[in-house]
Amino acid sequence: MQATAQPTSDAATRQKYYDTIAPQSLAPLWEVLKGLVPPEPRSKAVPHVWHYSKVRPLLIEAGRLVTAEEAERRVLVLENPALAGQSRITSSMYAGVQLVMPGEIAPAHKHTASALRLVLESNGGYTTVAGERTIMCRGDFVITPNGAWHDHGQESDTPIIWVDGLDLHMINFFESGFMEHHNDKKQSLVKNDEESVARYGSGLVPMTAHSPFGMTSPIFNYRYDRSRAALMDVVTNNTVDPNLGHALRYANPLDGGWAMPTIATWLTHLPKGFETKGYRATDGRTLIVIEGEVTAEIDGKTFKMGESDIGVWPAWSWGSLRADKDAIFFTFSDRAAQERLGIWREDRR
Ligand code: 1HN
Repeated sequence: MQATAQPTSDAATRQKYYDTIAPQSLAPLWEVLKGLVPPEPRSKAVPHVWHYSKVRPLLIEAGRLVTAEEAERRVLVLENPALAGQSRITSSMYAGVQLVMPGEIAPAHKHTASALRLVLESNGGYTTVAGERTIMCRGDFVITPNGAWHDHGQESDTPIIWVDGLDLHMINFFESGFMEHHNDKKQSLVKNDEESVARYGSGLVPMTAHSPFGMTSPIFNYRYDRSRAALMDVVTNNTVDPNLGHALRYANPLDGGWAMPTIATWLTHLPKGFETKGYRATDGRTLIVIEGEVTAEIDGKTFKMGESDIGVWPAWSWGSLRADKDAIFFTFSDRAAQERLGIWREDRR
């Protein structure tokens, strides 16, 4: 009796067979199976930090090269160094840094991709989403739900700068994306400014509430002053998660889930000297430091991050974070989409 099956053909015979089936649009799974189904996640992205002190002057220079209107969106894309030319900060997420100069309008359009903004600099800049305008302030987390008209502008005399995060690679993967330009540069206002916060932002919702934005939160500006106050209360009154620090996630008030259907967002405080225990998860993360200083150790590499610096922590890479000063940072990732698919996992040391 034979202990093991013997190969039935040599390499040349197999190649001849592959050449025969290729014109029929057929291919042998056994040649590619290991790459298709890796034993554990192997991110193509690498960890990286963009220092705001380097990015800001280059963005301001772009402000002299091209108008917001001509560019449609004047953005420097944050490209993962291992994914150059692909407009990806991780394999699934797009991120960029956007500038609107005084008097400019980034014209109204809508698309299937959902967007978030984390505001770095603004003195009176606004975004209008589905007919409602909100003034953007530093640290605010602003959502553009999928399919909602949106335009941005600045009527006072300083530039506005924010980080954009979009799920557009997920949309393009499904080949399900649409995009449309508005007839007017600025959509007309059909609601009072900040109306959605008044209606949905106090722990009370209408008896028959449906989000005007489907699976996206009806609140589209989670103001930093309120988020920060909530976080600081947690810091005072709760035990800290050794792997995550003090963290609060942004929630949809209608169902308690993530604020966006595809993108998870949360806010973390690490007290000075606190070092998180080793952590990895299947979502690649983008971190934006709002206050303080953080040293990140990811995949054995060390990155120092100060205010407004942006870092990327790839999926399933071990990492830990240490606060060199009391720190608050914002994080976004594709965790919301992964949880909806039932595939998200984490691992703690
Ligand atoms: C977009 O609509 C914005 O509305 C920013 O500010 C960045 C990147 C790709 C596609 C659409 C915006 C974008 C974008």
